[in-house]
Amino acid sequence: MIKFPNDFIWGTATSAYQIEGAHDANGKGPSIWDSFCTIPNRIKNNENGNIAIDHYHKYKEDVALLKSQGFKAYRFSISWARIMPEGKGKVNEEGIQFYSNLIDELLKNDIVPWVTLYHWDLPLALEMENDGWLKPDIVDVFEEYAKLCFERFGDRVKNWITINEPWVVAILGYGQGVFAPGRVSNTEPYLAAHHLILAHAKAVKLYKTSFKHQKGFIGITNNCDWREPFTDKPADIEAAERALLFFLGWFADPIYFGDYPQVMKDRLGDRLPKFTDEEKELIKNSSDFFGLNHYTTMYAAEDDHSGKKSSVYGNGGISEDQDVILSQDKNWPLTAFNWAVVPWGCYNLLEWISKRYHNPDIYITENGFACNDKLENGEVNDLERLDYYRQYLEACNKAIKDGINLKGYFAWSLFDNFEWASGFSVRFGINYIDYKTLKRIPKASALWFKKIITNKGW
Ligand code: PNW
Repeated sequence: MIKFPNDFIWGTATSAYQIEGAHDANGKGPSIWDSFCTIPNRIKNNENGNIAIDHYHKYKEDVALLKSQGFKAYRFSISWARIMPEGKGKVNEEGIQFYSNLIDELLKNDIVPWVTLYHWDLPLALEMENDGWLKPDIVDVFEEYAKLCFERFGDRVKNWITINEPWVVAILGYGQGVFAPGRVSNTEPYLAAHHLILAHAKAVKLYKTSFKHQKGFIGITNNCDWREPFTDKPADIEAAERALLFFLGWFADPIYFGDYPQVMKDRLGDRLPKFTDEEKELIKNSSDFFGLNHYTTMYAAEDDHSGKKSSVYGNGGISEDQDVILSQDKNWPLTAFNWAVVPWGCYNLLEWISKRYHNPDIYITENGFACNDKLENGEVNDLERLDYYRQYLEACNKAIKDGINLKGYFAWSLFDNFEWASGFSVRFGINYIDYKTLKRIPKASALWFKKIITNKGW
């Protein structure tokens, strides 16, 4: 029997650009994703989030669905450009009203909102005028935006996530150029990351001082795969550790210890920006919880420069900085994204985090399975996804039994949605979207969640 603690938080997650649509409605400004999607061949089938699943107009129906499926918490993000069309200065009251209504609707249905401030849709004006995350001014601009959110929503929102997956922003946005703003570089990711970390920390400081009376929690969400040593040779064991430090330690070490991992400093030299002593103090202990998005696992082996190449997507186009070769086991089942299903990797990562960062409260803020679901006789029997969730939740359950402070879990995603560069071709939802009618159809996995949330396990 698998039983979860009574106070375990069961949630599901989405993000603004992936579901809202209404891309230019009621005063919203454009974001870098609106703009990125207009560049030919950046997105599968040249799709975009202009309409997405029209959550902007269907939010009441969507909250009712959440409620009917038993979820107690819902993680969504605010579109910065919807409430501040130019990223700073002018406030768009109609945008504020939308999120205010959504929050009220959730609370009315006893669903706790978990709000992400930044899930990648930077106001385009900040990209054009300020070079996005590359210039230090963004830190104060983000603080101004965060302040507006705390002021307008903080009376009702008590769980804040500053930034979703800074690794993705830095590596996929500024390193490989596959996500907005589409830049390719081996230095810019480190610069963007530096400002992302500082922006997070400054927003937290503001919350902890000026908004203390709101009595909420605030943290950051990082993503990380597990890296399993390819062999038990010391060089491979070290390579796997190094890969984790370049992936997660890059962001979590500053937040828990005040500075980047030594191995990054040693290998990157001047390409890695430095924090001042004052900044180190600001950043250290700037997260009330450890937000983790986790999907998959890869082997890591030492790159001995004999010409071997990673057999899976690289570790960021800057893999030469790590000297790590990544691969997958041919026995691991693959999702439609070619992400391998390896539940014990989830356990190992939770254990690694727990040890390195001294047993923090951990929330898995995303975990999920991509496939090409088919609607048959009005039903979607996504048994593979259901199995993925069952196995990963089993790994989570074991972690809790072993003393790891895992406090909650959010399934990615509540709906099929705009999957970034993959457009609508890949489905992550526990609810199916018929893209012709935008009808929401619960998949077998959603019905399963309802059951296990009620029973606190299975
Ligand atoms: C996350 N990687 O993205 C995001 O937070 C979601 O918006 C997204 O829909 C979901 O995972 C599924 O992709 C990631 O390459 C994108 O390692 C890429 C990676 C990881 C997470």
